[in-house]
Amino acid sequence: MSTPSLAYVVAGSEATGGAGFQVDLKTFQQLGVYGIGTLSCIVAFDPAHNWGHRFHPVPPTLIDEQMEAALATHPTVRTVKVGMLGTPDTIDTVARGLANHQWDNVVVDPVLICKGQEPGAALDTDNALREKILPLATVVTPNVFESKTLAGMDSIDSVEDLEEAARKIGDLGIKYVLAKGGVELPGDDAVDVLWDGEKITRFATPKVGEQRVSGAGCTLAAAVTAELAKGASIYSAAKTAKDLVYRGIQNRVPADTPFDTVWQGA
Ligand code: PXL
Repeated sequence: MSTPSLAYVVAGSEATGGAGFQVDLKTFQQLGVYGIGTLSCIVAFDPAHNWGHRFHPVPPTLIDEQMEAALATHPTVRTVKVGMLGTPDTIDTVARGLANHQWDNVVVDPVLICKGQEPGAALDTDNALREKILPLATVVTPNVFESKTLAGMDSIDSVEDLEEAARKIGDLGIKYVLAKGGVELPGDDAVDVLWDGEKITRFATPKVGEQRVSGAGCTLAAAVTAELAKGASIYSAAKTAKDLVYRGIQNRVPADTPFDTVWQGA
């Protein structure tokens, strides 16, 4: 047995196991990577109110303490995934914590809004993410909605539109943009596009039904993170991640929430 590669995640807990931190650590483990983690917020869906998001940010001092513990224990970790942060304060704290460490790969899943948050708060959060977290990113993994927002486009209706968005997001100064089309764009395939500043690479798998599943985006970004931690290229990491998500959706776990959930162990 050799020592595993390390990957760190800063993300929110989603208690059902279908998204966020829980998905990130399961995905790391599945790909043979040792997971290290800091919680930025806690989301507890409300079964009595249409599974609305009850959202609780972790206080900044507690985020600081977790980051201090994690990075002092594993000073050699060079790869991090940033998931949902949730408020301008948590974003500020995480940005400062990340800036104190040396990274080779910073994968940012730009979770912009979470149902249940005030739109005003969401706009603040959106701006803080752009200003403080995106400049640290080496890879960003927006879904269609996040791509539209970050690229400042009115609509994304095709894979070509998604590619245009990826280029525009790259122009913000991010090395790699992996934009996720999912089942939302027309066509028989779920297509993700990778923009590396020079060329687009498409990653396509057949759509597995037309229903969305929970956790596909989190799993994809976490799998990219794990593969980069092992030293894979971004192209190989994106391919491995896409295949893992495809298998995980084919073998989805039924759930009483509105969406079934990805099985990372498939
Ligand atoms: O899928 C986005 C997401 C990420 N992180 C947390 C979440 C969600 C969606 O519910 O709760 C913690």
